[in-house]
Amino acid sequence: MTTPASGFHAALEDRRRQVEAALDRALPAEGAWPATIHRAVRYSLFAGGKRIRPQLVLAAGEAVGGDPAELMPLACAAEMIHTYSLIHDDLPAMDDDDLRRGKPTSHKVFGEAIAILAGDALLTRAFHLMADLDGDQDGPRVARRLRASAILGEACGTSGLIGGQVMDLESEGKAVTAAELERLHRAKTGALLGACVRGGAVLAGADGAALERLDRYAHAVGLAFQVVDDVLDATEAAEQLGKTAGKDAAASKATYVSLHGVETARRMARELLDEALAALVPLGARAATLGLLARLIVERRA
Ligand code: GRG
Repeated sequence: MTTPASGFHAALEDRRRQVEAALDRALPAEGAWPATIHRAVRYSLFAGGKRIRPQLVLAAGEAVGGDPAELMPLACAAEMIHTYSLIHDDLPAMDDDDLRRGKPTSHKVFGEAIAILAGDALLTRAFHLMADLDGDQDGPRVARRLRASAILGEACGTSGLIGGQVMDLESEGKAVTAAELERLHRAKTGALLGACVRGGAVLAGADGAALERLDRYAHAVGLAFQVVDDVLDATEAAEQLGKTAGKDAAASKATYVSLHGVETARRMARELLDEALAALVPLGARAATLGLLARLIVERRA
């Protein structure tokens, strides 16, 4: 029997497949010159990520009546940027990890130099894709793509992803307050998730009031994502996570679990979920997929 919830999940699975196909089209073929870099890029990009960021782009656009085809470049660009950040984060100079998405990390398979270049290639390709408008040189479509590119660029720059990573590196071995931890994660994790939601809405032509609701949603979901990640790192095994488990405690890292305990961290995630869902109410039924994604982010086990 098909329940409304299972119908929703089928729709997400359908979108996931569309994203996989669009990512495949957006990259040079595996054998294209120079083959090593394309093998490395594809190895990490198609290693089985959950595709949460593309789903957020597509669902945010849907919440304001956007055309899915217009949203796909940003959906792919966000996943490419996310994958680049994972490859670089796993390098010996950063987190020095051997396992990602259930497979040996890029530098373990291809060596450090190619892993660095694979991350660089993904970041570059993401903005190439955003700027590629098939000859369309003017009009509102170009303006929206430019705005979404700026949102994405800001999120992966020094006030977002990079800034959060620097703060993370500099926090190692130091006592971190709850406010500092929140700042770190809003930059390292929340900024890109927020750019997916805001960028998707901008590509769909959202107005100020809808953007304000969606920013509130993204603010709550961005933090919830990291709180849940900390809980999973402390409570799940590596086979379940597809990456090394218990790393935070082993590195004496400040996390929501080390600062507040597992139960309080779980409660915080549920409260953030309620905040995210409340922000969507004025957007009505079109925001249902965003609501489902918030639930899946908070209730996930990997
Ligand atoms: C630019 C080097 C560099 C780093 C930026 C994002 C980041 C900082 C590092 C990545 C590692 C990390 C622990 C990030 C926190 C966000 C997070 C929990 C990522 C995992 O995202 P999922 O669960 O992964 O969406 P999948 O594999 O499903 O895509």
